[in-house]
Amino acid sequence: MKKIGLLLLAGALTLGLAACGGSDEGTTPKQSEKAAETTSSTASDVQEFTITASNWKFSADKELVVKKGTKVKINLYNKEGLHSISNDDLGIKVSADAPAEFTAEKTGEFDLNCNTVCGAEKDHQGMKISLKITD
Ligand SMILES: [Cu+2]
Repeated sequence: MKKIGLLLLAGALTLGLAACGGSDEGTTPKQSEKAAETTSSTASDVQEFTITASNWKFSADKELVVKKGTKVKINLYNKEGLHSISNDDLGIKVSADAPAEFTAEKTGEFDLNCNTVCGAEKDHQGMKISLKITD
């Protein structure tokens, strides 16, 4: 009796696997949406933010939300300690004497992390502030 149950189970599993194997398409979403050529933004479109760093957190002078296609400038002010900012997805680095200017081309929420080892690992790695780029 038990054996028959197992056989049935095995059969069901095999069918299940076969069914899964058949539908292979669409499982790899392509990120090939090429950033539509940055066309018509003028200097006045630049949105500027200043992020203030202290031990051990960042705060911004206003909500870090921009629309895709916007030119963004990020300044950093080290109020306490020595910190910098980076995000690899956006390809930006900001330090106190070198603001970052870039065009927001990807949408999503991006963590701007501290890029200067500024204390104990947990403090340093906990330093982040989120930049949101909307469609
Ligand atoms: Cu830091």
